[in-house]
Amino acid sequence: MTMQRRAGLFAGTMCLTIILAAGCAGPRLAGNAEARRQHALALANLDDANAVPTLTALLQDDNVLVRRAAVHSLAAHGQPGQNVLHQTLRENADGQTRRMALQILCQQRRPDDCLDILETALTDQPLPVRVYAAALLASELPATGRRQQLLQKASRDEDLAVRSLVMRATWPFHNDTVLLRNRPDWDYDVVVTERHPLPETGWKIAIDDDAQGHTRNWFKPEFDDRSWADIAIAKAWEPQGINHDGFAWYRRTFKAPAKPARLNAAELLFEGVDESAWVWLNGVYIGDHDLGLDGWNLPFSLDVTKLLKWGDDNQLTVRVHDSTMAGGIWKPITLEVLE
Ligand SMILES: [Ca+2]
Repeated sequence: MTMQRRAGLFAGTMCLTIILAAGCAGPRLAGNAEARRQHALALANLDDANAVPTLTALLQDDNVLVRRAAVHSLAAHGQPGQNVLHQTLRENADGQTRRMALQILCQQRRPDDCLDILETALTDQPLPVRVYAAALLASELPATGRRQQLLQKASRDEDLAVRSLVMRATWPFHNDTVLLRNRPDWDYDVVVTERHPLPETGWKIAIDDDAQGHTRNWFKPEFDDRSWADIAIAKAWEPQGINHDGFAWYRRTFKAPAKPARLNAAELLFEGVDESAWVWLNGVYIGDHDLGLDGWNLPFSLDVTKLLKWGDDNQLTVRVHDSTMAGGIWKPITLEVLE
């Protein structure tokens, strides 16, 4: 470090000490915040006993960019800086500052140590911290048993944002089948030649409060759903005695018609599921309809050409999520034969 820079930093430290001693009272100009931010950044390189206390004081700054700079600079100050960051993660009044402390603490650690920090972060912490911890768990860390445990913990978080983040990242089912009418190589009109409505009664339903039904094999044809409640489709679940917002699963086995002499595709048309749906036929995931609140009244089709057993029993499972008001498979489902 040059003498000139040292002198500049010293002057900055003095100015800041005066500002802090004055209690940071009164409104500040944006320029002042920028000066404090620059000062916090410069303290990363200053080997001085006052650097950590000054940065610790800057963690209470009312400007988020100043607090962020202080967090980053503390990380450069070895164990004393780390100790302050751990304390910040536990105690800082501002959720964003805690989140930044978590971010930088995890960046500097081996994955196992980071998991220790994340476990703390997922418990009794403000929402920004839990969201960041869940995102980090879901995306960047090696897939170990411990990580899976923590993901399970996050999947039961009281806040939907945390649960959804983990669920999207860990959702193990995918289907890329393109509907006939959307296939770029299909240059013909698509005509529905047969319609076979599925039975509206005789369905089974179970509430999935922890959103773990798929890990309990609720989509498998051989799953025993006899203990589930009876329900009908083509009407919401509330009028049928289920006052529920959240996940619930429908199951039914239906008999498919004989195979048509000619067909190019077969699809299940869902005329309305309030509000999101994930669907399996004969234990195979065939796709979803997940547009959030906007999806409740929009029909959608899923291809079953290769999976449907013509003239035989077929097991259909629909996982439904409803976030507000009425919910469920509130309109009919129809098997359509396309030519
Ligand atoms: Ca709804």
